[in-house]
Amino acid sequence: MAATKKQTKPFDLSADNLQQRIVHHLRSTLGTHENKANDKAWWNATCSAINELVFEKLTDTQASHSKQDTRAVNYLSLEFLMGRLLSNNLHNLELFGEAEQALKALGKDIYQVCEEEPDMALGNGGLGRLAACYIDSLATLGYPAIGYGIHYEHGLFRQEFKDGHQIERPDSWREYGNPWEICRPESVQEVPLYGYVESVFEDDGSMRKVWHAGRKLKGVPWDIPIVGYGAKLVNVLRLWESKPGEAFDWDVFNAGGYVDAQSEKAQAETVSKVLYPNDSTEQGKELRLIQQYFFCACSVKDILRRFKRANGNNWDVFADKVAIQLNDTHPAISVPELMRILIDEEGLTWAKAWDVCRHTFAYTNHTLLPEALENWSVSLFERVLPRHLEIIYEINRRFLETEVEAKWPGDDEMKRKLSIIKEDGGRMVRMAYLSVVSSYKVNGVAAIHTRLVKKDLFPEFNELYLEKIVNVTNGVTPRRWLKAANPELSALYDKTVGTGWPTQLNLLKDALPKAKDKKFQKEFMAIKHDNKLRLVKEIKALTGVDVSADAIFDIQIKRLHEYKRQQLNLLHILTLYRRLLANPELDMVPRVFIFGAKAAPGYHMAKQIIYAINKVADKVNNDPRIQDKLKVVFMPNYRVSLAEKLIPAADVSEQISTAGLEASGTGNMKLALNGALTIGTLDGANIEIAEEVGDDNIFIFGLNVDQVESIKRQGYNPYDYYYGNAELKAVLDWLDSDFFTPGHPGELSDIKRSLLEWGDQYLCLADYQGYCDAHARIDVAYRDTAKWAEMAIINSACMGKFNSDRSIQDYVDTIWHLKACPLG
Ligand code: GP0
Repeated sequence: MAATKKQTKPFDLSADNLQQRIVHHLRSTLGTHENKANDKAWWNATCSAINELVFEKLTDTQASHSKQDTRAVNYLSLEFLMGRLLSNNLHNLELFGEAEQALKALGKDIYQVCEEEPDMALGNGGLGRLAACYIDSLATLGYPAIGYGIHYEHGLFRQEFKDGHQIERPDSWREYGNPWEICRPESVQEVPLYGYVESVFEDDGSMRKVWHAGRKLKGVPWDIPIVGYGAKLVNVLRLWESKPGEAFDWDVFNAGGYVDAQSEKAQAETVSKVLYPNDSTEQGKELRLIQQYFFCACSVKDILRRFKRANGNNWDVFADKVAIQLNDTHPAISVPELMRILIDEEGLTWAKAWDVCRHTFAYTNHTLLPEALENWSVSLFERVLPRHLEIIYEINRRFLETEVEAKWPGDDEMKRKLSIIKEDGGRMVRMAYLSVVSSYKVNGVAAIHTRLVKKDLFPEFNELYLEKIVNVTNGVTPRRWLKAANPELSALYDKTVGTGWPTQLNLLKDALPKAKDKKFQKEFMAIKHDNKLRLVKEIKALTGVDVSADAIFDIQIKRLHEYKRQQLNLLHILTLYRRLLANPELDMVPRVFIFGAKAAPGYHMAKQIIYAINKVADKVNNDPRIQDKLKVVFMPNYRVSLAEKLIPAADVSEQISTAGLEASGTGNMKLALNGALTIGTLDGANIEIAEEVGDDNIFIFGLNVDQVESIKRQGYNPYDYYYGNAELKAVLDWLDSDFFTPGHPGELSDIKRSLLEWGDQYLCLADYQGYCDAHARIDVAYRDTAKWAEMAIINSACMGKFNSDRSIQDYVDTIWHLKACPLG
């Protein structure tokens, strides 16, 4: 048995061999010694040791791809929320056990060594983490793919709490270098900006456009290897760093203008300096537009360079070789950029260039929230990207005069409505319309979301372009979110359903017959309990709060946003607290409410909600009257590596967005996969989760999409609920007192105001009672330990659909049409 397993290993690497390599790197790469190395050095040495294998596979993959030259997908995303890579890469190389043993022989605990790695937090939330799961799945399935993004010097801010308030600190993930990345100076790109467009008339009477840039940036690529599970191949994530275009300006320097030379450099480097921390809201800033263009220009040129190397100027086959996926509209400027290069530099006709684009680009929409839809002011565009604006005008003109005119002849109102340029209230470029018009496929990220994209967001486009809008339900990689994050549960599944589940997640269903089996239930829940015990320690270390692993761990982890309704969770906590104060003997299963969330630094209400939860937590956690029946903890600095500790320990998963507003959710999938039961609305992928696990194994509450629509149409009045529900009124009024902020009444009043005076845009009050009732059902259900275990097992075992490998295969089948090219 051992012998056959060895043969299937991607690398014949024993623990002994690995141990020697680690020591070798410790000494000759890091210049230290076993006797004095700290954990950081051990981490570095371990990374270097496995990189010997990873980089070799990377080179092999690139050679094999340029030889086979089949279509590849270029996944363009302003965000890749990678988290840590060591443990993941070890698992994907199937070397985790060997590394554990090797480090153990050297006196080191692998989990502690892995803790040394800073998270690569080059993303905000779901959208960025989805991109990370997708490139893992692309590599695992052996598809030719490259991820393109920005090499931010600072990723998402580090969050601290001071007196309960969120403080943002810079994140310097690569201050002392990063063992995973390789700089590729041979593939540097130049990026023009500003300036003007000249019309040059040729002798034959034709006209050519020349863009004279006012400034040039340099894009330096850094490659991160992406190891597929089973190491069938290693793809790359290519991240662009901005540098000043011309070499350091010695003339200015020598003339005494040292500061000028420096400021030119600083300005250029600003472009890739920070990730914009806004999530689901658009930030119309010049720097953001330049970031987007910078990374699109570099990526498009890189794509063209590779295409020309293999195919010369055979543009007829371009779309057969290249697919470009736009992760939201953030990379949409790559459309006019490709048009510009094809027309102005390669001399293609408009018709030919447009045909190429229309077979190359596809666009994923991630939200219906109006504030998240990108619109750039025409005047800004004109100043920064004058030639691109001309091209967008021409795309728009042809679109309106041919396509719209043919479908709705003479209908000027329709032309106004569908124009890529919004004319009223300040002229704007609508990036979503540009993306829809230019792409050959557009997709939503969950069934209901796609339905609403068709019905509410792009109804006319859906009529105009039949079959263009399709659904691809999101997924998550089971390698990181089960195998690496929950080793005990993984071992139980290995034993129960065999070891094929990390790629064939549907195999977990084979555990379903054991859902009622007492012994299996005990094992499953003992693992949950172990994970909770580990989290108890983490909570103590990070917040100082003592919690018991016997309580229900009720977890809401996601970005802080009013539509995600952390404030509704808070209203329920206050309700329980009030009941307990009125009756300390109240019979309830002890509950620990755990939050993890960052608020965009400029989002006032989101920060107020964090503050309120922290203040309520202080009070509740230190109130001896309630006998530890209720605890509230807000874990600081929520990020991928913290999610990996929280998710395996969750009993209850909070997915409580206003119906119609959470495009999909992906945390919901990870939590259920690890045996948490969902309390949720009929929104996003919750609906599909309910279909998989069955209505009896999920706690659904609240208004559905149709009800939300009709209540809004009738004119929603939150005061009806306020005056109609004594308990709700009491908890809202509580927020006006100084009970939670002694000596400072009114500090939490904005929450109440937003839910009453300001209209309760997200219908918290309408869903309040249903939410409380669903929680009461959870309290009852948890007491029946066998039944709860059965439900938890069913949830976990039924998550096969939400493997990101399935999502990627859907993209391949309906959008990308790739051929797998695994290594030998
Ligand atoms: C959507 F528009 N999402 C946006 C955005 O700016 N940032 C972001 O993370 C999320 C959605 O909110 C989501 O529902 C979805 O699952 C995810 O994109 C991936 O499609 C939350 O997880």
